[in-house]
Amino acid sequence: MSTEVLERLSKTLLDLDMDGAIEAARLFVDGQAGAEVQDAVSAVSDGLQVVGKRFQEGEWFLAELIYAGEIAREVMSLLSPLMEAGASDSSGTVVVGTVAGDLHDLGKNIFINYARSAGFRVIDLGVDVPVQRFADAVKESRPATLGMSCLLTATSSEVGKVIQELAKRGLRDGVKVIIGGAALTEQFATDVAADAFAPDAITGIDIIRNWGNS
Ligand code: B1M
Repeated sequence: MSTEVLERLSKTLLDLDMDGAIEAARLFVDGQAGAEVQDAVSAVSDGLQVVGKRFQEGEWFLAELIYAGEIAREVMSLLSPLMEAGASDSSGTVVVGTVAGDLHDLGKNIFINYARSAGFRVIDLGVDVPVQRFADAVKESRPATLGMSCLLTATSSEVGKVIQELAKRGLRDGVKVIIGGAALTEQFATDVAADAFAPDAITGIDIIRNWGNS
């Protein structure tokens, strides 16, 4: 059953079949999928990679990109409670947002769900978050970690601006900065003096968990 359900999740996403995708996701909620929720998240992420490729190559247009995003959002909202099971408040606070000009939030939300399930208290600033809002949140909440997500090359400069603003306000030394998203790389993290780049949400959680232990 497990491989079949995972294939169904990717296929229904790529067929733009909202009802089919929701039906497949419900199997996880009902405990009938025979696969881990992490595998379901990966199946949706892999499907979205193909969506992005189709869009990039002109095979699909904005309407399809938007609808595939809506299907993924519905599926993720069904899977979220499963990722959050076991959350507690013991690991510290993480402030997270998608940078200004960028509305992509699926990857950010996956990171948040896993962070909560790992016991972190998460303050979600949402999408299109201006530099000052990030800095204000760090000042107000004094989190151990600030996370930024960025999927657009055009908005990647916002990441460095936030880090500079933290330094300007004397907040940089008190917070670790982790960044992720398709527009960013390890090298980019080094260039803007972030503490870490995470290629995926699970790696990101491992990194911030290790920071908590150091
Ligand atoms: Co857009 N989009 N999009 N899009 N979109 C991309 C990013 C793109 C690569 C598609 C393409 O052309 N191949 C391209 C960007 C090109 C570039 O800049 N290099 C693009 C474009 C161009 C655009 C628009 C400009 C299109 C237009 O209007 N002409 C527009 C921009 C709007 C805006 O933001 N201002 C746009 C709009 C949209 C939708 C709204 C329709 C929709 C988003 C829906 C939503 O998020 N609610 C959408 C989608 C769905 C995509 C693709 C297909 C999928 C993105 C996604 O959700 N992936 C995407 C193609 C791609 O990425 N290959 C694309 C799944 C998600 C789980 O992955 O977010 O990478 P990701 O997260 C991963 C890791 O990166 C990591 O963990 C996650 C998995 O474990 N991670 C973190 C992410 N953040 C992290 C933070 C961390 C740690 C890890 O710590 C804090």
